[in-house]
Amino acid sequence: MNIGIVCYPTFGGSGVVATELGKALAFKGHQIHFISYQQPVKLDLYNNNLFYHEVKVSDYPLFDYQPYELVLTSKLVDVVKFEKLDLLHVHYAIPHASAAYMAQHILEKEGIRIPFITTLHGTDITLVGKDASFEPVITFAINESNAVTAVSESLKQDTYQHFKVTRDIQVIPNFVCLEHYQMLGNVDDLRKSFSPNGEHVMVHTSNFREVKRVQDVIKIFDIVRKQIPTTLILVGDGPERHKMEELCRKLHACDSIKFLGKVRDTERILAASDLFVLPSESESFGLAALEAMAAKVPVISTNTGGLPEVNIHGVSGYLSNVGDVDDMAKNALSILKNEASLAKFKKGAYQQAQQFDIHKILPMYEALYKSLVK
Ligand code: GMT
Repeated sequence: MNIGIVCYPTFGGSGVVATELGKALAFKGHQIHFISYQQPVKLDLYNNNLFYHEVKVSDYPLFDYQPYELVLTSKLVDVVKFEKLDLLHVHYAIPHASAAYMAQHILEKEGIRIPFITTLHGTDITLVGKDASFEPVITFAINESNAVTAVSESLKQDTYQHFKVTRDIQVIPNFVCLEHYQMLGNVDDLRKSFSPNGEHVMVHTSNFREVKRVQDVIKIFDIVRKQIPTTLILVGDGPERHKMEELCRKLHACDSIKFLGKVRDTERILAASDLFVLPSESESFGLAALEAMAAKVPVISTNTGGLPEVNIHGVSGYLSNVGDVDDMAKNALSILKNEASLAKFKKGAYQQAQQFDIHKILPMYEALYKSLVK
């Protein structure tokens, strides 16, 4: 099949899922055309079935706000026609779903049929999308998509709750490629650099936005390190970073905390760690938690949104109420308290990650594509 994938190119989970999906489909022989305003961070074009089409954003001085949705629409029309695409798959509803709808109708006038699938990822529904400034357009574009998927049951229910959506939404969960994690090789040197004196290694990766409650990561760590020698590795960057740095200083914890900044391949860092912490306010799925579990790292997380579908309480880690740092620290300590407990949770985390292996999830997308392409 000849498939166009529209996504954000940045480090966010939706862009990563879209990119990994496209790469896996290309490996299976489909021709995959990525359409975005920048080459997605995880996209390399070594496979001959992978293509990238850049949306050129106008810099005409009249516009205080550049009309990205319009240039994206024009690019979709162009790529569908020139590359003879069979299908568009847009990740993150805003503004990709309405751009795809418009492109579909422009092409219809020229006698070209192009179905489109919208995959809902999270904040497009739970934070940004339900805002009154977006809601009617998002409702319309979801209802008019030829198929809609959500990355968790929780996100599907949130969509029905916040939007006047009447159509079916299929849950296709996010995935990881476990083979990739099995091929990471030895991470002893990295582990040694994180933990020169044999400390436990706690890790968090995110875009450091408010919704991630990153200061709770540091608060949890501060309780844990007072009982068990531990270091904290923080991967990512974002608007909350300054507040995090301030908190590290206030708690006199800077010597035990390392900020690594944005990292393209987090797998080796995860594999060199003992415990992943995700205290988010809201999380439609929690891809970062699944990636940790794929690297055999148990997860301490909140019980919000889709997290209970990913992290199983008492098996792959523990769930707590949002903001309950004492409970999350207590759970962290109970996992780290001895080798046997850590080993049990590592095993549980990996077994749970197997439910989301790409080989189980990819066929769901392929079946959906086939049902739409006549
Ligand atoms: O978590 C983010 O801030 C990024 C965001 C995105 O859309 O790129 O992530 C959302 O999509 C991910 C992939 O489907 C999910 O794993 C995340 O849970 C979801 N984030 C939120 O719901 C806050």
